Amino acid sequence: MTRIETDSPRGADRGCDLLLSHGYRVALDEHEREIMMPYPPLGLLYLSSHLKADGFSVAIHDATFAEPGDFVAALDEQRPAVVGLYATLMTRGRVLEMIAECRDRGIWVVLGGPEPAPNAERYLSHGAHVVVVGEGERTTAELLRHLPVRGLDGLDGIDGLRFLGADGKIVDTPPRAQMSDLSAQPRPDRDAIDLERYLTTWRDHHGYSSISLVTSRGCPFTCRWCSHDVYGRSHRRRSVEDVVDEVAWIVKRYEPDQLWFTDDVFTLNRPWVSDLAVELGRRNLRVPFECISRPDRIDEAVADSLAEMGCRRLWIGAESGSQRILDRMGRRTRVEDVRQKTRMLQSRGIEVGMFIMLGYDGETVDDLQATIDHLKSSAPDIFLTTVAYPIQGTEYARDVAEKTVADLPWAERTDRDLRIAGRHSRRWYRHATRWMVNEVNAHRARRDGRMLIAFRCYIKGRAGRLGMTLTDRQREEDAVAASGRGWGANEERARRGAGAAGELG
Ligand code: B12
Ligand code: SF4
Repeated sequence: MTRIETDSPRGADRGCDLLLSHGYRVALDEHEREIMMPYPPLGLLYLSSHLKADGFSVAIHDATFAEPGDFVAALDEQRPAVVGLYATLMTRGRVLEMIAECRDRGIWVVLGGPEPAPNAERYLSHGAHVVVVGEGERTTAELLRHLPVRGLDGLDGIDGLRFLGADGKIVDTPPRAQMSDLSAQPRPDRDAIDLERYLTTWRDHHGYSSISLVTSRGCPFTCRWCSHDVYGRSHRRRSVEDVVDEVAWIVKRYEPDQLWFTDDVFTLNRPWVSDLAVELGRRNLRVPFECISRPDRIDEAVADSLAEMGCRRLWIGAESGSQRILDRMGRRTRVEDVRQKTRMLQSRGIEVGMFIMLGYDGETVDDLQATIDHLKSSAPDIFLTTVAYPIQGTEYARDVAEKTVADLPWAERTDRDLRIAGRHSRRWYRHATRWMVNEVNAHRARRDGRMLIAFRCYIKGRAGRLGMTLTDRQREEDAVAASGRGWGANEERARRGAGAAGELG
């Protein structure tokens, strides 16, 4: 393995070329601790294997199950020339602390993932040296050759970066061309982390284990609230053979009870899905799995292939039962199509999970009622609710920018803490969620002849509806002083827990 011999901020004391880490810690968040469905950060694992194949010495500090102090210990043990941190909107606070811990030790700090690019100026002014925009493998390789030798000088010659120029103004270099052949990439470096810990956590909490893998990069669709900062609207897919090889390797190495394909839209390419089913069948691989897709990318043939491959549950971003709201979201799906495809999948023994979003711009109580009706008639096996929040860099964030209120400094909040002036209060949405979940569960229990449960859900649903009436005049921006931080862990737990099929909200 070649090592880059240069003057780093640490000079001769330097250990590895790169230490990769992230700010996510499962034990930090009460809700996460309760649902305990951890998956490792695949992006970092891809970076690690690519860079190792390129000759760099790379270590990963996987923060998921670690204590915050463990990162500093890893820095002192590994003595990296460069630290690369993956950040999402939820990990901002922790990543800022990690940046400071690196800077204290004179280490170069590079950021990547969906959150840093649209917030680059702020991360850079909080101490990060460089933000990588988009796909990270090749850009990071160039940075590892450059930073320890030339520092910030001449960074404008590297594509796919945002950094602060000598005048303190942000510099954007040209976009990095995406890798054309994803199948040529080495598999994610799962051996660099303690993957067994993920599996045992799954088994302890759910009685089965699950491993994630990804077969494509990017989504060409146009949902206005969805972050496209990493892959834009492109879409590239690995070859069927490459994916099946990885499935076979995972099964042999880890023996998981199920897989999770983390693709944005797993069935985007219908012939590919059919080929995948054939190849998995030919190699006698039938592992239960979950994935996400859209109704317009499912037809009879796709549903047959999914069933043949062992799909246990398919998640659909149903979002709303109001066509008007779906259109405002730029979803490009039809309410009726969601219903039809749900039946199509369920008739083949595949469970359907739905993501529902409340509180999108312009939504009324009639739209919420339409969503309740939609959930009753579609009858998904499970649905999860969330209240819309403006992820920075998205069209939705731009749409509501003038109404967006931040009551905490940037470094102390996440995008989920932002408030939309004029929208109903958070308390109102808690009542609305309670109404929705219990109306649907009452309907389901009546249908199944569980009349006592139906009655209890009915009462809770009416209580939620009454709560909406009583808090109707409250607006989101009014409650700032009263409630402090935004959507806290407890609120999220209540919504998610209540959303599960058969549970009572
Ligand atoms: C799987 C997934 C999850 C999983 C597991 C997360 C995990 N540990 O992997 C679960 C279900 C837990 C999850 C939860 C959430 N998620 Co999520 N998730 C995803 C999803 C669908 C796939 C991630 C993935 O595996 N990508 C494949 C890899 C290969 O791509 P990548 O991670 O982007 O990595 C590349 C680059 O980013 C870059 N890179 C990555 N790291 C680094 C580091 C350095 C130093 C550099 C230079 C480059 C670099 O190079 C990599 C390879 O090219 C993404 C969407 C997506 N397409 O990425 C959303 C996504 C990351 N999630 C998102 C959100 C909003 C959430 C939630 C907040 C949702 C919610 N309401 O609860 C929670 C937050 C959880 C938390 N507490 O942090 C947003 C984040 C938006 C943002 N700006 O931060 C995304 C982008 C979805 C979207 N399009 O809006 N999520
Ligand atoms: S929500 Fe799903 S379908 Fe819509 S743009 Fe995002 S990844 Fe694509």
